[in-house]
Amino acid sequence: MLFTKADFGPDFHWGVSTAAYQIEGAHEADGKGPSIWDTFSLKKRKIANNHNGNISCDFYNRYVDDIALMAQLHIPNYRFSIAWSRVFPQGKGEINQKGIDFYNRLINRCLELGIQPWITLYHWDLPEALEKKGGWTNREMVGWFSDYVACCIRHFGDRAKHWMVMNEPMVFTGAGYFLGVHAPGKKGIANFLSAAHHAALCQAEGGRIIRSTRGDCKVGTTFSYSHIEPYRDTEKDIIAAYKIDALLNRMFIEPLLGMGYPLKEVKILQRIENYYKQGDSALLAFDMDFAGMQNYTRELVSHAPFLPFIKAKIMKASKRNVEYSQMDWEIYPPSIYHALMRWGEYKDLKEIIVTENGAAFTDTCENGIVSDSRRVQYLQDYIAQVLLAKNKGVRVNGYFVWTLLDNFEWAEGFHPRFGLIHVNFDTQQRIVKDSGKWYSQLLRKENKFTTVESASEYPSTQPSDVFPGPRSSGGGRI
Ligand code: IFM
Repeated sequence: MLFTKADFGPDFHWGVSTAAYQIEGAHEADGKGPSIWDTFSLKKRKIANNHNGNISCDFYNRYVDDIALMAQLHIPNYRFSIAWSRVFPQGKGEINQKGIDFYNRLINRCLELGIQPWITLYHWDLPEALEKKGGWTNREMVGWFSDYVACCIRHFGDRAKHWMVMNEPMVFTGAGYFLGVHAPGKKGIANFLSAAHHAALCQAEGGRIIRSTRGDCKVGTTFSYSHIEPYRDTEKDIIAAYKIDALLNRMFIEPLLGMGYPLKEVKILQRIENYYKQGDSALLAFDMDFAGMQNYTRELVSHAPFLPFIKAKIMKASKRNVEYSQMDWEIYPPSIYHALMRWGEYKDLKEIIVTENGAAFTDTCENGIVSDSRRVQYLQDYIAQVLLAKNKGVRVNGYFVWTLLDNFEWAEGFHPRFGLIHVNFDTQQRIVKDSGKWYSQLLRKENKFTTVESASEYPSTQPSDVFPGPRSSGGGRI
C-alpha cells in the first residue's frame, strides 16, 4: 500500500508546531515580563548543561525569514503559541502593546504567504508575577487566564481562525507541580491536584470565551497521549498500566467531555475534590470543535509496590532492547494508530487533529546537508498509521510535525533535536534537513510513499488491546 497527501482528503490540515519559549528568545525585548521558564532555567542544575531559552532560535527577530522558509517548504498551517508575559508583562492588568504588535506582525506574515496561523494560548510559560501569587495552585488563575484569553481572541481572532487553549496540561502540571522537574519546580500531591483542577477549569473556560467572542473560529485544546501497555502479561502489571493510562491519558480530556476525572481508577485523584467549588463539575465540560493529540511513543508499565500513590512505573525504552530516540522514547509507529482508535471511541469528540508528532535524533551536518534518514522513516511510518486509523473511520483531520526548528527542549536543553530545520545555535544558520525536504515533497506533490497494511505488522511483545474503550466496563479490572 502506498500513500499520498490526497489519500487524506482535501480538507486535511497539514502543518508544523512550535512554542514561544522554545524558539522566540528575546526574553526581555519590548517590555516582555519574565515567565516561569525565564526564571527556572536560570537556576543551577535545573536544565541539562544549564541551557536557557534567552536567545534560543531568535525567532522573535527572525520570524520573517523563518516563515518564508516555511512557505518555501509548502507548509500550509503553522501552530505557534503566544507568550502570555509579552502580552501582559505582569500576567494581568496593563497590556503591552509591543507584545500585541509582534503577534500581529507574525500572523500577518503567515497570511501574506498563504499560511494559516493556529494559536496555542498556553504552552507552559506562565508569567512569573502570577507564579508569585501561587500560579496554577491559586484558583484566581481562572480569572487571570480568562482575561488573557479574552484579550488574545479580541486582538487576533479576526485573522487567526484556529485556537488551542492549552498545550498538554498533564505535562505542565505533572512535571511542573508534582515532580518539580519543569518550571516552576514545585512538588507534591497538593500542588499537583490544585494546579490540575484549575488548569482543567481554565481549558473549558478558555473554550467558552473563544466561542462566545468569535463564533467563526474553531476552538480546541491539546493533550499528550502515549499508548500504554503492561510490561508483562500479569494481573499486577495490567492494573498498573490501567492506572497510568487513566492518569496520563484520561485525566484532562474526560472532564472536558463531561465524563469527570477518572477518580475510581486512580484513588489518589479523589483528593482533587478538596479544590472543588459548587458547580465545578459542570464548568469542567466544554464541547470543543476539535481535540489535539500529541503522540510520540508507547509506554510499558510495570507494578512498582514501593512507588507512592500509584504503585506503577514506566519502563525506560533504553532498557528494553527497542529502538528509541534522543528522548529515550521508543519508536513505535502503531502507538499513534492505537491512540487514535481509542479517541475514536469518544463519541462526543467531533474532530481530532494530531497537533504534535516527531522525533529527536543526533543529526549530523556535513557540507551543509543534514541526512536525517531515521526522522524521515519515523514520520513516514507514523503518518501511515494515521491514515490507517482514518481509513477505519476515526475522525482525524490534521497532522502537525513537532517541530519546525531545532529548539530548546525544556529540561533537556538544546541537546535533543526535533526540527525539520537544523539550527546552528552559534550562528543562527538554518539548514533544511532531509526530513524537511521529504515533508515538503509530501505536501507538494502526489508522490507515493510506502506504508504498512496494518498496525499488527509491528511485532509487539505485549498484548496491545488490553484496555477496553474509554470509561467502559474495564474499570472493574482494578
Ligand atoms: O517540545 C515538546 C513540546 O513543547 C510539547 N510536546 C512534546 C514536545 C517534545 O518533548
